[in-house]
Amino acid sequence: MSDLQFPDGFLWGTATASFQIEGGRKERGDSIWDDFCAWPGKVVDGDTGDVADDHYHRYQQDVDLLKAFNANTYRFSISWPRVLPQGTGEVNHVGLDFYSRLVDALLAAGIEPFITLYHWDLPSALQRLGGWVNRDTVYRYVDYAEIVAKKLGDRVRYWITHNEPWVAAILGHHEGVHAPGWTDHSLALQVGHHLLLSHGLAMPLLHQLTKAGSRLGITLNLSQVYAASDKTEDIEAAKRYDGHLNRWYLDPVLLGNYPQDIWQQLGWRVPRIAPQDMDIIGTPIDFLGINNYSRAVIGHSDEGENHIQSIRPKGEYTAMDWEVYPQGIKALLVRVTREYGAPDLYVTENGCAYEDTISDDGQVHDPQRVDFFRRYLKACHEAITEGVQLKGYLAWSLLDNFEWSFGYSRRFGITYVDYATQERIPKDSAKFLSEVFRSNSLPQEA
Ligand code: IFM
Repeated sequence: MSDLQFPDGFLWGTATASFQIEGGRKERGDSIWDDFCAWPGKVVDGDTGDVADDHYHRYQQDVDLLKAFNANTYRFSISWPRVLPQGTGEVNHVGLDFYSRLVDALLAAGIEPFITLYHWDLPSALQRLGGWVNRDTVYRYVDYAEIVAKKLGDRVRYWITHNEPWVAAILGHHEGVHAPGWTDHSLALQVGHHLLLSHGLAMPLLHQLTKAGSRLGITLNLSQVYAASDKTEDIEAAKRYDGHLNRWYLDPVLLGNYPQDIWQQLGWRVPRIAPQDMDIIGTPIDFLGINNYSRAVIGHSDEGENHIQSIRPKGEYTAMDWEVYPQGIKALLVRVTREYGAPDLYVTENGCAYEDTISDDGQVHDPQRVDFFRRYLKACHEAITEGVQLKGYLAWSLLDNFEWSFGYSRRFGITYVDYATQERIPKDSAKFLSEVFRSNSLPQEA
């Protein structure tokens, strides 16, 4: 069987986020995730981001890894409290220079930097003023984006305004399992609206301050939703779930409005919207980033707010208890393309956690992860064959890291990190992906 070739110019790399890998806590301001970690019982084993992978001090070693993996891009996020310890006002130039040095190191290694401006580490000082519930945070974000773009825009072409607004809004403000740990659905929806508004407001500014030919977008966490059966009530439940998880973010960004069916269902909980907000949110983007890990299977329930229940089908599951379902990423990419007018797409995250250990030979053998990547990449290739404008794929993650409320108990890296020594050991999956990245193709088993 011949190898599956990806399009010329395809971007291949890995993704990370500041709080999850950097450490260097003393060299930055506090974020809501520092506060959340200090809240007893919220993070497994009381883990914190104080040291993490110590990437702040070891970034050159990590860039060397990326180069050894033949990556031609690397997605990382900027820590807002490292740049502006109080969220606004005085800039920490040492912190900003760190990102400038990282960008230079990447470029010197032939790796295109792919920046995320916000991956959930809001400065604590802004949270004390209400955080993302307060509309003023939108304008503080735009100021912050301007500072970063002025510093790095001469060298960085790829910019993501926000990572996974659904997670920041709903897990952080409705379900209370992410920072800042609130449990109010209505406020969560207001947060979501403000995140999207800040995305739209930053777009023209980023275009103005970044190099010619720059590409700007936002990353959404999306999952293809399947009805538990062909009963009408299950199909309707799946449609509602899809509306809350996927369309509530896709429609504003790509069509400039919230989905009306979900708006009606939400009743009094809907966000307050000022005139012009939807036009701003709908400002055209150059690409949509998609983070995908699994699918959702949904049935009707007689109970609960939305009369929805998640079904756990028989199948393969990762250490996160997420189903391995490669067909889901293909269906999702095709669906977004068909329903939203074929925007350029990047898979900005895809990967899996397993219980990796160091073997007697000193290596980390992770056959399940290799199999996961092989099957998801095959599904991505099939989507391209069906006309999806997929321009790149970024594996989550370069390194094992701080997995939010799970602390360090879940390993998503293609590189194993020994947290006691900070030794990095590329796993077999890193070797597998290095060959995919080098050849721009996916080997087919005979
Ligand atoms: O670790 C996270 C990342 O920060 C955002 N997307 C999902 C990953 C795995 O849970």
